[in-house]
Amino acid sequence: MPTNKFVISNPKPSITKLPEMGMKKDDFIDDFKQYYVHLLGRDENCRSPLYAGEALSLAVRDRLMERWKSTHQAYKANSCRRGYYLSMEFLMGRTLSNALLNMGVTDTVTQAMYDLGIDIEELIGSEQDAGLGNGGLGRLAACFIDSCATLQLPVIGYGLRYEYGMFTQTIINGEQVEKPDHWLRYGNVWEVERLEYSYSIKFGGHTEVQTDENGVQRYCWIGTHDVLAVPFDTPIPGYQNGTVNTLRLWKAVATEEFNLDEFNAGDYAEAVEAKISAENITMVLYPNDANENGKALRLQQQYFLASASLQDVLAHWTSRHGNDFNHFAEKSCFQLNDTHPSIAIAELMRLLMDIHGLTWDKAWALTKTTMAYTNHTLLPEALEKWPVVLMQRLLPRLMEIILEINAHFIAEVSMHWPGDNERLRRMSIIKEGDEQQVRMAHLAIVGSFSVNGVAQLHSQLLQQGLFSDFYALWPHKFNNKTNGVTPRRWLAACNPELASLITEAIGDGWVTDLSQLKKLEPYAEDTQFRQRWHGIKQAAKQRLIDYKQRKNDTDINFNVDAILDVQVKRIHEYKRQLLNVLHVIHLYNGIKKGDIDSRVPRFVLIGGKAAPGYRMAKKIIKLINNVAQVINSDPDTDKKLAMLFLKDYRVSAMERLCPGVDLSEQISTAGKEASGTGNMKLMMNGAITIGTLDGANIEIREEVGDENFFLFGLTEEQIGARRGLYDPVAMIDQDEDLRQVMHLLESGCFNQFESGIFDDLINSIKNPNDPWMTIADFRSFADAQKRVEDAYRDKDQWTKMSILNCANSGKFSTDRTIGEYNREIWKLTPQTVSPK
Ligand code: 26Q
Repeated sequence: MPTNKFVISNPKPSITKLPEMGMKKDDFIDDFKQYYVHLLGRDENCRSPLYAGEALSLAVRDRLMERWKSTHQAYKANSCRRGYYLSMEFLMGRTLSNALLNMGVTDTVTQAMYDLGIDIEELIGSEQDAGLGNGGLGRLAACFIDSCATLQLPVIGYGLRYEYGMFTQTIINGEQVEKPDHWLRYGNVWEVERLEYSYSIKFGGHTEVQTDENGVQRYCWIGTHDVLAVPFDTPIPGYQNGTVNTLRLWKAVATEEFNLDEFNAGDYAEAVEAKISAENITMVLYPNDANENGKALRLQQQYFLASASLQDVLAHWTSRHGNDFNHFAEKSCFQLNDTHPSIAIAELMRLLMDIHGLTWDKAWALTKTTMAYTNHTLLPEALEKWPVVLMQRLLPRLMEIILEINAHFIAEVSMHWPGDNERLRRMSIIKEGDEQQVRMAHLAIVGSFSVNGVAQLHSQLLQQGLFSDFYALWPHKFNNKTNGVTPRRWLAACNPELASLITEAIGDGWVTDLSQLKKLEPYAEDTQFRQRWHGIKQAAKQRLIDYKQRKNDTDINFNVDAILDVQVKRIHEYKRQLLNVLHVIHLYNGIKKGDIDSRVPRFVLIGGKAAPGYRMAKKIIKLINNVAQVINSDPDTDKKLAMLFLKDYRVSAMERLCPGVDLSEQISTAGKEASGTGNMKLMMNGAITIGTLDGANIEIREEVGDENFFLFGLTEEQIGARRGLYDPVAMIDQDEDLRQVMHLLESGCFNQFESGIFDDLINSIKNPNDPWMTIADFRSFADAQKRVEDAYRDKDQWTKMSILNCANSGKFSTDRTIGEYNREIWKLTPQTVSPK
């Protein structure tokens, strides 16, 4: 009998039979101690919450394992249609508290730890964020898989296990300094490595046509450098329903520990180098949330994800059906999270034809009925393009297939619009020019049956603008799926005080049916309820500032009666943190002029990371810090105005922040923010939005009503009409307030010893070609902020608005979003899992 390290000869089925695990407090205490003492080797002298946190997480994870297996087996036994969510990013944040909530053991486990003299918050707080994403798109993927599990949909998330996640942001002298995020340094108890499901991924080499024994020609991709993809699985529990889905993240590992030829030739260093370059593929997350064009390593990451995930799906298929793919499309659906994994379209063609022997037509029919694509951006400069030359070098077989797909596509377009060469040029997957490029969005549209935007306005603009040619050709492909956020993490877990007040009033059905929050509406008229609501918001604000002071992040003497005004998101010109700063300077100027009685105290928080290579964004951070410094150290602002840059904004920071926020800043240039999801989290927690008619803001306002939303700014249409006629300098001239703000900025008031450092920022907003039209919206923004203050002064009125915002946030649950994806795109049948 040959030995195989992945096969045991004669195992008894009973090797996996275990007694059921207890769910009582003492069961958790016993298991906790076992792990803490026996596995981790700690004793009562160990003061680090890390090990206690790890021991507890292991005890909790144990209780997920049976259900994970049952879920897996149920899907298999039912041969159900499956969904695959392919994403380069899963911004998961922390796992422990979410697992406790979804398993329904938060109180039991809290009490268990209490009995051991441990404050569970310290353990929860000691967990590293899994920062495997940049921002909205990555967090959306994480919320989506939570909702899929809660809706009991058979969906697997496929992504990459980056060794280094999103960098840690530190601030030195007001500037962003990036530190590597080695999030796995202390281990990750939530993942399970499954070496036995590894696949080989090809790079480089060349292609040849070979004739097989049946005289059939096949393309061979040979002379490649192969890298092994090793899966690490994380359990994704649904909300108290027995379902545990899987997030499968791939790690790149060198195929052979060392290349023996080179090793024997004495070239030890070169052999090691090959290993390192293979393992570089999943070393680090690219920290830009817009396209950084043309980086070979990024393309390797994308292909690595696509190929490993598709091989995994096809291995599962052929294990049951051999090379019979007749029913493959009935049983599978792939959702591509932006164009990042869209090379999967060409890879599926390759695997079906070159490996499994299908014809072009059969393979293409399967591909374009199983792939669906979600777009997340309207900025044309952010659309991914890869140089043809680079693709030919790294992925020669895929480049051939893409050219073939394009040839077929061009033929179809020519039939539809004979002689319209201009349109052909616009629509081609290959962009001609000095350097030919592959337009990944075009590949994604051509190769999928569904193309969706992430908010109504965004989807509409895709159809009318960016993708209008494709819309004219295939209107049936286009649809909208307005984003959401999971109410488990973003209300139930992060704001337990508010959650229990809500549950006390309307029952707990809202946790899985957020539209039930509507039942809160009448409570907005109930004085006692309002008082309790207000009390909870105020206490949350106080906790937040206590936390900041404990962390030594600020010595600001914070007044809980001030408006807590928050803008947290990636730093981008289109998101217009600058507009926010202009307003803060305007308030400061008012205080200096003695205009105080008419204003309401305000504490402005701005947080977010800048892409390390995005100069302007980094300058914006510096400006925020400098302005904060001047304002906060001026005694005249005491108890009236303060500003703070929140360093290292991330998922767990938002969880801390959410409950206390009064005012949510959603102030992007209309038509630029595809959706936004921070806007939804804050609304759900009772913050009121000041915002433009952009992305999901429009739908938020529709839900909550104009009287509970502070609207300002030009519309997308007005922005469009203004281009070419925009004269910011004249606007500054005509507005006394703005003139004074610009004067303070330009006089060096905020860069006294750093002459000229903000010139490029100042020039950018004064430029008639400023695409973000910051100056154009200043007046309207400042007026809206005045309305905010007037509303805030009436505490009762404000609290009503806060309740109504929460009450009308039901639409923004990812349960609704995923329900729509499923009804209109995936068509999966929910699977009940019977706990064994
Ligand atoms: C591309 C190529 C090379 C390197 C990086 C990238 C890259 C990485 C991340 C490009 C874009 C992203 C992320 C984009 C993103 O987060 N978009 C946001 O998606 C949210 C969810 O749909 C929306 O709510 C936001 O409006 C949108 O900005």
